[in-house]
Amino acid sequence: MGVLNVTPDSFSDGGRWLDADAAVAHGLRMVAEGADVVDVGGESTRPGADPVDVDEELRRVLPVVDALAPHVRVSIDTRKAEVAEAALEAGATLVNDVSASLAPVAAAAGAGWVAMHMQGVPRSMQVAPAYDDVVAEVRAFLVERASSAGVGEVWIDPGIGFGKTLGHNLALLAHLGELVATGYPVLVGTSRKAFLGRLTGGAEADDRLEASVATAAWALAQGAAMVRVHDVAPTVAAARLLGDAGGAGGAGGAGGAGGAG
Ligand code: HH2
Repeated sequence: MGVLNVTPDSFSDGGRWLDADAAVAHGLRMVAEGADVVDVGGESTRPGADPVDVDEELRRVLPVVDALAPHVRVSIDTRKAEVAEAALEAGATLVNDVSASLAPVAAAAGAGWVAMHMQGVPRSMQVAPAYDDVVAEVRAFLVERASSAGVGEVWIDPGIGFGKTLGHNLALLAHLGELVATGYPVLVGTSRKAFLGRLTGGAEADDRLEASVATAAWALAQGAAMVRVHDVAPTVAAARLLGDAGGAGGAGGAGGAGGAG
């Protein structure tokens, strides 16, 4: 899944694809590089981000969804029912839902749905994340949402960096197999995230490529069915290498929509 943020303020690619033509060209480039899905978002959910109003979010995403949908599976990354509905009408077929609350919208449209775990809201989620047992709590939350969704195609995502410390993120990655064991296809997004900067001595977002590819490969090897990434070409190369080596348990697996090749 290639990331396409049509925003001025996303943490790593903010402002680069605000112009619809530039966004569409970048989406098509990711398809040429091997992305199976392009994830279009019009509101940053980075820690501390300000919310965007519906009209502005629609203005950003709809032309891009419309132009890409004939070429690739498009997911809409939003927390708003109105935006998800309009994007599905414009050709998106997957709702990437960091709020894990839009199952009814996906169900009504016969679309797929990604339920992601987040503790709190983006504005304040990194202030003091706390869990007794992060893996068990995230797993229980996702299974409860997924099993009550009434949607045919449900993905679960631990929400790396969403109300989680470095230790929480690493525990979730180390125990990804427990999410895979639920039987729901697992999506994982580590790409360029802040915890990778901390693990690599303070690397800025643009300098987190190796860490992003390594953690994506790790997730696939643990059985994740899809990874959400900014750098599609090197991630596809790593996923193919794993597949050839027989190590990517989930790549090309459950859900029918995912698989990194
Ligand atoms: N991470 C981000 C946004 N959407 N969706 C899913 N399912 N999983 C994720 O881990 C995830 C997500 C945050 O990354 P990004 O889109 O690069 O930044 P921003 O929120 O600043 O636009």
